[in-house]
Amino acid sequence: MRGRFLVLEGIDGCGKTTQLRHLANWLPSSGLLPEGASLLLTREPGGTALGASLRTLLLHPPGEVSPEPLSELLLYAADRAQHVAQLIRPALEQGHWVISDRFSGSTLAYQGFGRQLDLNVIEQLESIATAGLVPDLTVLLELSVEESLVRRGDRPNDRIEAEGVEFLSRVASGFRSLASQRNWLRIEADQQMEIVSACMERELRQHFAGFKEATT
Ligand code: T5A
Repeated sequence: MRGRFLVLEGIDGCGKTTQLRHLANWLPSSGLLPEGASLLLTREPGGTALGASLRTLLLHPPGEVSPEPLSELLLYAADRAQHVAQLIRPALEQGHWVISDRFSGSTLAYQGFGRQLDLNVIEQLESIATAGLVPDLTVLLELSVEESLVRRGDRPNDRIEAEGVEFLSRVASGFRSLASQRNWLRIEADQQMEIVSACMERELRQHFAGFKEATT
């Protein structure tokens, strides 16, 4: 039986990494994973060795020479194609569960709504890079742009974070549209970490309630 693929999405600093760590602790003891299934945590960009090099090119390019928007789009797609083929699909086929910090929704939000590249082109690339793999559940952690900036504090910005408030506002609004169109789960991220984690647990239980029974 194929495993399950979960994705966490949202603007920078919305708490994806924090919640991913929480799920890494909670899911194995939740009773949701079928016998013998393990949990693989990964991220984009940078979930594979090739992806790690692409991540550096994308977020901290040498000499800080920014790629053109189209090159940026293609680099994210290359990272995803490698990620799906090398890591995600094989793990799912072995029955394992995979949680990724960002996936194709981020390209639509950042390169589509943020950079305003053609959404149809991005969707075509999405289906090429993912070879049709669609997450079983995508969770949008919703945070205001103002709170995102507060949370990031004095930490140095990467190249995408340095795009500024207007760019990030377009991305945030893009994420909201995608969540409605694609039926993503939305969780208010501007709450205490423990409350966000409790919401995640409740929603995952509800979403995957019948899965374990179906596999036994
Ligand atoms: N990108 C990515 C694209 O443009 N296109 C694409 O296709 C893809 C895949 C990735 C960048 O690339 C862009 C988007 C990104 O800009 P990244 O380093 O992976 O770069 O960036 P992020 O995913 O944004 O990682 P961050 O670490 O910035 O954000 P997280 O993981 O969402 O947030 P987290 O958990 O690290 O939390 C941030 C801070 O907030 C605190 C944490 O302790 C931490 O200090 N925090 C909370 N504080 C109060 N209340 C809570 N509930 C909190 N939860 C966390």
